[in-house]
Amino acid sequence: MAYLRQNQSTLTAAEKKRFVAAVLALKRTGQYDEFVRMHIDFYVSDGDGGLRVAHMTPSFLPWHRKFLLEFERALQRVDPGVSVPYWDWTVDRSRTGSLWADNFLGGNGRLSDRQVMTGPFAYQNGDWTITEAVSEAEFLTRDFGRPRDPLDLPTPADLAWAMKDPRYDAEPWNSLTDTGFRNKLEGWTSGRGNDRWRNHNRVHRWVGGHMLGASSVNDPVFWLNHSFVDLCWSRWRERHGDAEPYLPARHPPRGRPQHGRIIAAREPMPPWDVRPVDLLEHRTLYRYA
Ligand code: CU1
Ligand code: CU1
Repeated sequence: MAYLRQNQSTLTAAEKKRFVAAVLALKRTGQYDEFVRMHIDFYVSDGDGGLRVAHMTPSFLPWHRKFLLEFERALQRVDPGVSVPYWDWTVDRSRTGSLWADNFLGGNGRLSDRQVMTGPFAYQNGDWTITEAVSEAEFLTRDFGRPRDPLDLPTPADLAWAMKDPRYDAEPWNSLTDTGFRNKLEGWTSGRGNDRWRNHNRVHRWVGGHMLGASSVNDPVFWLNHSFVDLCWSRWRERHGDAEPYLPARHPPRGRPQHGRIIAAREPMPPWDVRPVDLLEHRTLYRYA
């Protein structure tokens, strides 16, 4: 039977406790940091050479779907009743909402060094030391809304703009792609200032601190953001049932700039060797409540 992924705002105190306990258990055994490391290792951008499988690329959505499933399986080996909740950031926009309470993800970073001081993932509470990162801080950092250069969470209109695009993705299949659902949801734009980041990317920017870079998995809110991104992909498919569910269908030919750099629908994605087409149907595994 398929299990449910729930809206984080509807979780009971007991459900939050079980989710947090399972996350902390994976941290203790080192498995959590293996997920952080994998995400860092797959952080390849347009400007780098080689295959881009996780970001700035058509397989952004299936790669993160599989990444979440692997994490969820690890959680469920600790506690079979746990799944990854989602954060609908078009609705739950408060900096002091229940998402950031002491019994769930903890709050914002403090002013001096952005260090998270409350909740289960605060360094000072002893269970959450950062080991896999691109900076040296051992403590988790956040900087809600980037006060020095303020930006807001994505709005319902921002998300609607992505959801209404009937095409999955388009040339040049990277962060410069300005049509297609994938990049409108992933959120790279050529805009300036506050317009530069949309949807998924904007959420990473808004939380700030560790969420900004390759080691964003260090902040457990990473999973709740990506659970919602995955929900949006699922709803997009329901809404555009006649559209090609994944593009490109075929690999760009030799000589084209994206040859060897992206994943076509029936090509295996490292590190799991699963194909995007194999990840389109999730409802036998999990559903969204
Ligand atoms: Cu990612
Ligand atoms: Cu992300």
